Amino acid sequence: MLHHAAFLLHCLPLVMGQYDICKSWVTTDDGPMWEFYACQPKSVPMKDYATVRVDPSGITCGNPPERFCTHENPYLCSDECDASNPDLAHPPKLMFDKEDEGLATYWQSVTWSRYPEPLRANITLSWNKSIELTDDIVVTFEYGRPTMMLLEKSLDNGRTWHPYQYYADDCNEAFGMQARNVRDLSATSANRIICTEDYSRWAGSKKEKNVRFEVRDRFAIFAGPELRNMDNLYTRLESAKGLKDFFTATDLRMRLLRPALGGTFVQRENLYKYFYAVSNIEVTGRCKCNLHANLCTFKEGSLQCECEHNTTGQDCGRCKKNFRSKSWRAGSYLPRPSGSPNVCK
Ligand SMILES: [Ca+2]
Repeated sequence: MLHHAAFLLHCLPLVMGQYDICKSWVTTDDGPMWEFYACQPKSVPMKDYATVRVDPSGITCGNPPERFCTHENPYLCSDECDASNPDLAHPPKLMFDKEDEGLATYWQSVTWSRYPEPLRANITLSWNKSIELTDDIVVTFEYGRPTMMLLEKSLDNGRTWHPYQYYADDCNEAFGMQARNVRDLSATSANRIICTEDYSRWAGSKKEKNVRFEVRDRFAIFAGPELRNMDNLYTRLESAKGLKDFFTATDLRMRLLRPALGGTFVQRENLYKYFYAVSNIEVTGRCKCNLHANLCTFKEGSLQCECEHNTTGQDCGRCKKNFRSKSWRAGSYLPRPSGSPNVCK
C-alpha cells in the first residue's frame, strides 16, 4: 500500500517521506512557527467524482426495446433491453454503481444491426480538474471485451485528445502497430503509447472481463514489483521529462471500435449477439495539487484542492495575493525523502 496511516500518525513529517502533511506548528530558537512540507492528497477511487457521457446519441440500448443474445447462447435470444422498464434498462450510470455480490449491472449498447457499418461508442469521463493516476484503470465488460478499442486522454478539459493505449486482438490489422506488453517497457520507455493484445482476444465472456491500463506495472519499472521503492519513482517523476504528465489527465475517453466477436468472424445472420456492455470502470488517482495541498474536496459538482503554502487556484497553481515576492513554483518530491514545499512568500 502507498499509505501506512497508523504508522504515519506516530511519525514526524520529516521522516515520513510520503507527503501526507503540508505544515506543522514547531518550536524553534526563534519561537514557534509553521514548518512547511511538500504534500499531496490521498489516492482514492475517482469514478465518484466524474461526469460521464456516452455517445453517439441513440447508442444506449432500449429505445426502442431490443432483443439480444450472447456468444455462448447465440440462438437463445431471450434477453431484452427496454429503456422504459427499470428492470430491463441499461443506462450509463450502471457503470458506476455499487453491485451486490454476483449481480452485475451494466450499461449496454444497441446491437450491431447495421453491420457492416461499424458499431462504435465513446464513453467519456470528465473531472473538470487535473488528476494523477495512481493505480490501474480497469474497465469491466460483460458478454466479452471489444476486439478493437482506443483509450484516449485529455489534459485540457476535452479540448484536445491524445491516444493513451491501443487495444486489439490483432494490433497490426487494427492499427498498423506492433503488439507490445507494458512489462517489456524500460525506464526510458515507461511513457510509451503502446498497442496491447492482452485484453482483446476471445477467452469466453465470463472468464476474462477486464481491460486494463497498467499504471502499476509502469510504476514498478521504477519502484520495483511491490512498489516498495516509491522514493525512486518520485525522483523519476520529478526528473524524467513528460513522465508526470503521462499519468495526469482531466478526462478519459474509451473509444469502443469493434465489439467481441466470440473468437470467429462476424455472423451476419445473427447480429443480436454483437454489442458492448460495461459493468464497471475503476479509476484510482488523486487530485493534482502541485504538492501544495493534502486535501481535495468535492464542492458543487467539482473537485478543488484545499491549497496550503499561500497558494490558490483549483490546482494550487499560483501564489495568493500579497504572497508574490517570488514567482510560483510547484512543490517538489526532491530532495528525498520529504521534498521541498516551495512556499509562496
Ligand atoms: Ca455496475
